[in-house]
Amino acid sequence: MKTLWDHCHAATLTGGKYSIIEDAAILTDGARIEWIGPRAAAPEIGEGERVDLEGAWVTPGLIDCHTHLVFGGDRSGEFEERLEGVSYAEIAARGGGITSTVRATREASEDALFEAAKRRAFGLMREGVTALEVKSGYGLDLANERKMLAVARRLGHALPLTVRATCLAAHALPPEYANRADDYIAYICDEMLPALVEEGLVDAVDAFCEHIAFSTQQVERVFRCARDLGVSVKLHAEQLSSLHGSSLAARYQALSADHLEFMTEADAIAMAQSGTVAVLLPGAFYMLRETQLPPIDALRRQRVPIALASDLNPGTSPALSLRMMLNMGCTLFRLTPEEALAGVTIHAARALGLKATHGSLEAGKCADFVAWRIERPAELSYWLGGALPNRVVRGGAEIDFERIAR
Ligand code: DI6
Ligand code: FE
Repeated sequence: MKTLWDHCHAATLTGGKYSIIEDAAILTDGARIEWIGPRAAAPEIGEGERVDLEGAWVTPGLIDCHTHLVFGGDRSGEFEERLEGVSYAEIAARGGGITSTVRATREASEDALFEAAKRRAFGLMREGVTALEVKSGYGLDLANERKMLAVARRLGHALPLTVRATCLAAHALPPEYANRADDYIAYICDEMLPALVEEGLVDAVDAFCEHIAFSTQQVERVFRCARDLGVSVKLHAEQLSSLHGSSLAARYQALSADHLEFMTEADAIAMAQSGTVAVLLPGAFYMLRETQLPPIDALRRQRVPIALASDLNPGTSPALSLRMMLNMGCTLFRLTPEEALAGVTIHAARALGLKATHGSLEAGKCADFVAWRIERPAELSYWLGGALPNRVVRGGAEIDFERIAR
């Protein structure tokens, strides 16, 4: 069935950058975009439907390419303690931090995790997110990593939302492997990843490369295993120190390297050569009150595609809004609103291995887009949170949020 989404302006993001068509129309055929261009040149639709978008600005559906959306419990108590001066390290040393979320996630049933994750996903969707990534990494054993990834798959089936599932078993050392990090890495490579990939639960493999997590040697073992299994990799790198994980990621043609506050120009050159996306996470930067900015100028100079994401997680980025990240990417990292928009559309699609089908408005791609009642696209980065009036179209059909909330 054909639909002409008429009377709009379009920020298309074609060619990997911000570009616009004023007085535009979009023709969809089922779940695909068949044509987009100036209204005056719109094709005849015959029996098809015409929808008047009343001068709205249309962007591609937003893509949150780095989330830890599935988890048990929350850490608001730790947040209060940190505000009173207790350090993250002290909290971690007495079994708080990531370990407390691991405990809560292991205790939670799959259904309970699903319901909580669905509420968070729904909030993101309302503000225009049509695709997102979900990482595991709070299970840290085969049964519980499987449970998390199964929840990610269920979200994709239950909601009008594209979900990519990333196995982050190498996130932290589970308590039962204390002081045996190499043994845990062997368990990931010999047992967990082969089983989870075989079960079809893994779209990509991620790890946390940091002195408080895993070394570059340990990460490389995980990457080699992923390569042998035919799965793409990505990496949490250079968040707190410079280990050159991003260069390692580039050597393995990673889809993305994420955080990157401490990356160097040499890392940026390596990422540019491999086409690895730099995913910036202003929510974690803000929550941890970091002061070291990611090297935006080096990324621009080397033409590394820059994505922005929520890093939604209970510890370092309890960010329930991707649009808020647009503002924070601009105010904290000095991105332009145009770069920020590219960061949650075309570059985010690439960071998830979806660039052939998602992230821009062009013929042949999925008909996932948002019609915003705004005067200028920069408003998406300008307004600090809040619900901007919009209509969200996924797979060529407008989402009825009242109905799916029931
Ligand atoms: N980096 C982060 O910011 C989160 N994970 C990671 O590898 C933190 C996750 C948490 O504190 O629960
Ligand atoms: Fe993260």
